[in-house]
Formats: sequence, structure tokens, C-alpha cells
Amino acid sequence: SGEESWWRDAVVYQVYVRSFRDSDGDGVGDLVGARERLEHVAELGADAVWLTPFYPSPMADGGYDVADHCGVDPLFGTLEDFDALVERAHALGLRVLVDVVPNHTSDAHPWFVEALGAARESPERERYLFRDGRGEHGELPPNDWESVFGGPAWSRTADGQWYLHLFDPSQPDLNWRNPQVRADFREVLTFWLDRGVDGFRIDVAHGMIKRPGLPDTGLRQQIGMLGRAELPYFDQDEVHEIYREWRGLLDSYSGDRIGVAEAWAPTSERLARYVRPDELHQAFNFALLEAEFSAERFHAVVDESLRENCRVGATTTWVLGNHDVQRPVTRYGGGDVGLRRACAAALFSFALPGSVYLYQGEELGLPEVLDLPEEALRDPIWERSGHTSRGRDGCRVPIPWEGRHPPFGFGPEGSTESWLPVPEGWSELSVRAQHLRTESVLRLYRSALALRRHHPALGDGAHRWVDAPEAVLILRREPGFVCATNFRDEPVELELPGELLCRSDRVDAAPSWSGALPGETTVWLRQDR
Ligand code: TEU
Repeated sequence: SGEESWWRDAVVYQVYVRSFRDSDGDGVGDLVGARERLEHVAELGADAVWLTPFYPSPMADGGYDVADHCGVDPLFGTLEDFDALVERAHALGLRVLVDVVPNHTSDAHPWFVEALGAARESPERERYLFRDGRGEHGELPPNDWESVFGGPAWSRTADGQWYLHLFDPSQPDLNWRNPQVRADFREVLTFWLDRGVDGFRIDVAHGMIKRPGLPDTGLRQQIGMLGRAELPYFDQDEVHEIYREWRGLLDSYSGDRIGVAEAWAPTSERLARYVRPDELHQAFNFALLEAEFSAERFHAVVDESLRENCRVGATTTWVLGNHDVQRPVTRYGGGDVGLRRACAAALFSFALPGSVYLYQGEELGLPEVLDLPEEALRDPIWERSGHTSRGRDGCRVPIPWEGRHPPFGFGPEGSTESWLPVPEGWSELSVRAQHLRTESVLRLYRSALALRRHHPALGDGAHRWVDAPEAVLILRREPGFVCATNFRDEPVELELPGELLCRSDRVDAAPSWSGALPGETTVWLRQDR
């Protein structure tokens, strides 16, 4: 602790609390469960955990519909459980980031309940974005904005006014031009900082400020363009004022507390604005996650991400997955091929300058579960999309810990409950099974992250591309470290002198190197010259 800028090259492990570990047998992961399994995270070699929302919530959007920002939902435990988790994490050398959800609240939040019961233009309604509708009787939504989850971004209240919700109708958007809202959130942040958290992951950090007048977009399709198009409800310049204020608050605490933006911006340059020196420390860089598995794309993404972040003096982050997107193994083609590519991409990303965000289960090579029964689906996207999208539940399936039968030790001994069914075939993917095998994705991640932690060339710093055959990327980092990835599905003959440290296609006690770089594989080498 006390070490400056720990986050610049940190490995942060995302705990999706609901699916990590269930301590009481109700089929839902909880804070006690998370605390009991922090050793797994420490042993993996992470520097911090990010906990997804555990606040009181009707759980319409997995807890991103917050009804009380300063409490713990009984489903997940108590504030005492939270304190115990933080204490344990710190004892293990892990920092703790928590989610803060400032763009919207749950419709069950007392603020919104009061707003609904209050008069038009009352201070209670000014907390949110209430507007009169269009059309002769105000029967049409105030503008053409669409919800990220599908359908119009407006819902009508009993007295005829409409309220804005960029996500589910049960997630009304707050009015961040209202000083009261800003003051309320300062209190929320202060509450958790005082409880010892090391920072915040800021949900929809690009969404809080809407363009004055709430103008139409004029676009026919808005959802698919998330993050790419310029939209009047995302990435408005004034949103940065909020982060300047929050930075001041974070800096008033000792211990290098940080803010990480979940921001989707149209360009790398726009994204880098969130990490200017007087704003947030990090922003998720989703460029690698969105790139297909190709040398060209990966090369371009790295150069562009680093260029823009360097300009403002920040490091970047590397993200291959989270609780909102299809798991990398499946995204890269599924099966053995997908797994090979996911491991190659992971090792590639661990060798880059900056910090790494890992989503629970990536270290096990878990695939997306594509065949969840429809009655099991809980993501609001499933309903809101009119069943055209199955939503995000497939990457939220509980972690298999051990044993032969689902849910593989997700809950306490003897419990068979899990809020989403865990596939029968996951026995060999469990933490215990992979720990016991000499060859496993878990072992690969552990050894790679240990090397990353101890090798002076890795983490923060500079890199240089080395000339390479087509479809191969070779990256050099000083002192004496080389990372080579072959994106082709066939081996490539390659002159790479040096001592082999690690290879993504295999875990060996004494890794060997024959001169051909296997297809879809990353290797790490130590070179004295
Ligand atoms: O996500 C914000 C977001 O805009 C997307 O990740 C979106 O959920 C996805 O593209 C839909 O396909 C954050 C949270 O990570 C997500 O879980 C929440 O549902 C959302 O905010 C609302 O709070």
C-alpha cells in the first residue's frame, strides 16, 4: 500500500458477484462467497478485484438498477460482509474497486418514487429527466431516442409526462445538470471511500450529460451504433466537469484511489479525454475486444490506443471480455480454435504496456453458454429486444469450482441451486480440475501473470514492433523481452533467439522452442541482446 500509481500496470479481476460463489445455498453468488474465494484471485496473480453491483436492487438489470447506493442487498449479504471482504482483500494484497452507477437509478429508488408522486417541475422531478410528450395530447415520446436495450428511451407516467431511460424502463436516467444530483453522488463516493475501497468502476460514464434541448438524433438505428456514432446522449463535453470534481475527491484521500470509466466513445481520441491528468485514471479500452483475431487489426488497435493515451500521459487498459459481451473463446470461433485464439490473445495483451482487466472465468477458458433454456434467461435485453437477442446471460453463468455435477461447487456442499444452469460438461473446466492438471488454461494464466509481475520489462512502459513475417506480430520490450504471436492457423518458421518463457498453446515446466511458431499461438522469450 501507499505505492504510487499501482494502477498503471495493474491486473484487475472482475468479480461478477452474482455468479462467483454462493455461500448460503440460495443459488446466487454473494459477498461472503466472494471473500472466501479471494485466494483464487490472489493466486492467479491479480492486483485488484472489481466487484459488480451488490447494492439493494429489484435486480431488473442484474443490480445495475440501484435502489440504494449506500447499502448491500440481502441477496448479497450485509455491510459487515462487505467490510470483511475488503479487509481480507487488503490482507491478500488485493485492492478493491466497486461499481458506481450514476447514469440512472432503479425505479424503486426513493428518489424516483418521490418524483413520480410529486408535481411537474417539482424539485423531486428535477432529479430525473421528465418531459411532456409530442403529438396533440402528448401521446408521443419527447424525441426519437432509443433505449440501448431496445424500444423507445421514454416511458409515460400516470399523469401523462414521460421520463427518459437509456436502458430498461425500470432504470430512469438522472439529471446531472441538477446540482442536487452531483451533491448526492459525492456522498455516495465518500461513503465507500470511507469504508476503504480503492476506487470505482463508473458505469456508463459517457452517458450522464445529455445535449441541451434533448434534440432528435435523426438516425434510424441507434443501438447498433453504440460508441461509434455521435449521439446527443453520449460523450458530451460537459460530462468531463463531473470527473474533474470526482478526481478532486479521490485525490483528497490517501492511498492512490482511482476511477475507471466504462465509456464508449466514437474515437480513441475522444476516449482518452476521460483520462486527462485532472480526470479519471483509466477508461476501458474496448478496441481489442472488438477486433477480429488478425495481426493487422491487433497491430492497429495497439498503436492507436497507446498513441492517444500517451498524448494525455495515461496508460491504457486491455479488455477481452466482461459481463456484457460474448466470452472470447466463443467470439474467436468456439471450440479448440476459439480457445487457442483466446489464450494467444490473452498472452498478447498481457505483454502490452498498460493494465489488464480480466473477467472471471477467462482464466478457465470458459465459453459462452449459447443454449440456456429460454425460461432461464434473466437479462432484460431478451424481453426488450422482442426475443431477437438472447441477451448477456450466456457469459454470466456461475463459475465451476469443483466436483462432478452442476453447479460444480458454486454453492455450499450439497447445494444444487444456481440462478443460471451450469452446463453438464464443465466438470473438467472447474478451478479444482484445472489446478490439478499440469496442462490447463488456469495454469497458463497463473504462470503468465507471475512472469508479468516479475519481469521488469512488462506492465507500464514502452514497446517496439520488430519486423515479422506476414500475419505475425513481434513485440519487443526492454530489457530483453519479446512477445510473438502467429495469427495464422499454420506454423511459421521464425528466427527468434532467446530463452522461451511461456507459450499460449501449452504449459510446460521447462518450455522448449523448436524454431517454428505454431499456428494461433503467442510465445514469450527472454533475450539478453
Ligand atoms: O453497460 C453499458 C452499455 O452501454 C453496454 O455495455 C450495454 O450493456 C451492452 O452493450 C448491451 O448490449 C453497463 C453495464 O456494464 C451493463 O451491465 C448494464 O446493463 C448497463 O450499464 C446499464 O446499467
